[in-house]
Amino acid sequence: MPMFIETCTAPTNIAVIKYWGKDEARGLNTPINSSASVTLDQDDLCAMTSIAASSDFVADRLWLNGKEEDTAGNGTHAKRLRKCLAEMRGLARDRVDASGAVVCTATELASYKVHVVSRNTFPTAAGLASSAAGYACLVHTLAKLYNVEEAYEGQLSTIARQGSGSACRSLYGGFVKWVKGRKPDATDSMAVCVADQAHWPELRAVILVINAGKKETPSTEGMQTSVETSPLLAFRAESVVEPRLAAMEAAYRARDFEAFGKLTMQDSNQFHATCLDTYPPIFYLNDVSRQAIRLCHAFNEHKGRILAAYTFDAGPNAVIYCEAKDRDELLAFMLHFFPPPRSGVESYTNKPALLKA
Ligand code: 2P0
Repeated sequence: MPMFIETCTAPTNIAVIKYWGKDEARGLNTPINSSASVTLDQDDLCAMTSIAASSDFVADRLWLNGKEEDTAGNGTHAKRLRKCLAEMRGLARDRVDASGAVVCTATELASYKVHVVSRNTFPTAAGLASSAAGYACLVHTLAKLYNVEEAYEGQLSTIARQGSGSACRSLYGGFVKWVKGRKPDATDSMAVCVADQAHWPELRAVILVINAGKKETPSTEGMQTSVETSPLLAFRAESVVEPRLAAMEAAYRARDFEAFGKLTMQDSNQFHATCLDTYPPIFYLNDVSRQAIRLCHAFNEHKGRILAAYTFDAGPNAVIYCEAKDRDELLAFMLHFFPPPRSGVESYTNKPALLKA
């Protein structure tokens, strides 16, 4: 019986204006505020997914980093996977060969069960946006498998969003905004590419892997508690994010690193302040993370201007943005204080290892 297989990769993205909190009233995994990120387009910071569809398969199955995951139960990721699959099957079109002849009809294709094999090239669930790359890759690969064409720009990102919010931003390169949208059906809560990666090719990200382990509080659960308990988060969503996003977009367009860097650090700090303001509080940063923050400020003070900008997601690992011209000096500075491990990252849990620059 016929089998169709597609394999794709998708990059991770690191937010510079953070998403934290869902708008439960609208549902469909929409956020309480818009956000923006930079896509880290590197082979060793991505998800790679192969999907096979066959009439011989009896169930949809998923293997994540070599381990089979539940797809049928009521777990968050099982439900999200089914949601993305259902949406993509709904958009399936006939598969055609090079001459345009139909090799499998859309109806047949959509009726086949799939086997999904996905792998991340970086620590999973350690606050390095692994679910972002994973769901973006799932949707992108399904789009190939089902020969999907977007009915409107950004449509696929609205499906990736339902897998994981931040995943919608990984479907584009460069500087990407996730517009929270207003429509009740959430079809406008999508990613928009503000400037592609060719716009600022000198931008670099240095990553300090401080702890490659799984985080204590998963993002979905953490942000729910924050929405319920943090007045600071409500204030941030209502009054801080929109003007900050506009300033960030302008800084990125102008390739103004000082403005971009300052806003990036301020937004990371405010996000972690909302975690502390959550009750009971959520601690994603640890002492080593805070040391990295101090070092980054010390580096900038020493240089007399902002040349390095840290940001932390829902985990202790630092992503430090800089420009290519400053990378070696920044790396030398960081390596002086955080010497790299001789082998492996895991053995240096809680001591940073430079994963990628
Ligand atoms: C972000 N984070 O904007 C923020 C900053 C973490 C801190 O998006 O529940 O995995 O799957 O929509 O996207 C992490 O949350 O959450 C996240 P779900 P997601 O990148």
